[in-house]
Amino acid sequence: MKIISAKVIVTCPGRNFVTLKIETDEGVYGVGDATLNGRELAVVAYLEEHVIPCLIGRDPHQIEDIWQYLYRGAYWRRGPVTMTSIAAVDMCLWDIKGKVAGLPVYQLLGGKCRTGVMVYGHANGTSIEDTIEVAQTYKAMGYKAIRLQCGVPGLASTYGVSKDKMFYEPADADLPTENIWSTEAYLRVVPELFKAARAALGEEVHLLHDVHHRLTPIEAGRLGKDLEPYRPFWMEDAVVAENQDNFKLIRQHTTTPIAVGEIFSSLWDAKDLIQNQLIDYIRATVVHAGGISHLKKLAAFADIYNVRTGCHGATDLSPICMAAALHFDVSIPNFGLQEYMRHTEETDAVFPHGYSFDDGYLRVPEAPGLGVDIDEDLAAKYPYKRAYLPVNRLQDGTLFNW
Ligand code: CS2
Ligand code: MG
Repeated sequence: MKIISAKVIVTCPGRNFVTLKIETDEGVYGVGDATLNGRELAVVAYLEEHVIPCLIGRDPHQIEDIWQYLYRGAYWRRGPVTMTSIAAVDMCLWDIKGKVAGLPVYQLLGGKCRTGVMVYGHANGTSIEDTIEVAQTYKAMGYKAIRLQCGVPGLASTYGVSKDKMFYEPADADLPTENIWSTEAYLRVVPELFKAARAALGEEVHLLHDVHHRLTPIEAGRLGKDLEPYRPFWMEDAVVAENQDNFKLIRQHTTTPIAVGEIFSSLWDAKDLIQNQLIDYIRATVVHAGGISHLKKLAAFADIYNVRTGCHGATDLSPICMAAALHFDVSIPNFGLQEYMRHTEETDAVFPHGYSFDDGYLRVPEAPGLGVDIDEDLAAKYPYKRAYLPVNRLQDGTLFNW
């Protein structure tokens, strides 16, 4: 079998998605998500100019060799653009291999370790009361895990609080929106949110929170300690993670479980955090961390240190990534939790898929391959529309972390 062509499809059914489609001489094709929110066209150029020419003529069954060729052969290793591009190729090749074998990809990864993939939904609101009301809705829908994000009094906007109750799209403008932030005001609200949420939702439901890179290590230690009485499932992205030593200080002050890694693009970003057990959940995901092949290696390394997975699953990762993530999630021993921000009906129509939600779990597609596709004719109706993620400033104007 030979790869005879590949193309990159950019579509914008409410938000931009980038898809790689690899076609073979036997009529079997594979699809891969290549979406990097706010930097989509950088990945398009990397794939079209620097990856696709090297794929033509290769045997698509040689997934690992092609992965190594694109990783080592790039010379300029790692980084979000490179690893998202490699991830897209990897997803395509697993899709092709499954279709040829007549098996869902999870069967090629060792079969199921669990019947379903526990997911968490996003409850958000401008006030604590609003957030809890939405959380009650998610609990009634059967979710066993719910992320809580609420507005901060005095701030016009807060990460994770959307205008639309069900769908949160942070890439909201043709040039970056400027948000204003106050850590002090934020640190006063979150413990109150969790106290009220536990009182309203009970002890069983898993409650999570995403700090979104905004605290110093000692502030994160304080927040983690303040949240301990309400037993959060995890506190995510508490601090920026370039300096992995940051997490030692957090660990000294709190037993609140720590999750990090949605912006990581390889195992190397997480190695020290995992081997020093500074985190409890690794959030790296299929589309940004080199695909199923690399994420399997990362999960196996994490398993040695009792670190579980918690893959990123925001709406800016396409249903192709979600399907690939479910095959990964269901097949590893140290699965923790899968993020599931539902896509809109428009997006699901462009990307028909075989996964389904019931009783707090996503069920992995059973069709051969990844169990997801792209409707190219429908995709063509939604042209690319440049959109940036916001930037964040402190109240004195200092440029801060968004
Ligand atoms: C967030 C994301 O889902 C999450 O945990 O951190 O929504 C993140 O803000 C977006 O993926 C950025 O594009
Ligand atoms: Mg996050």
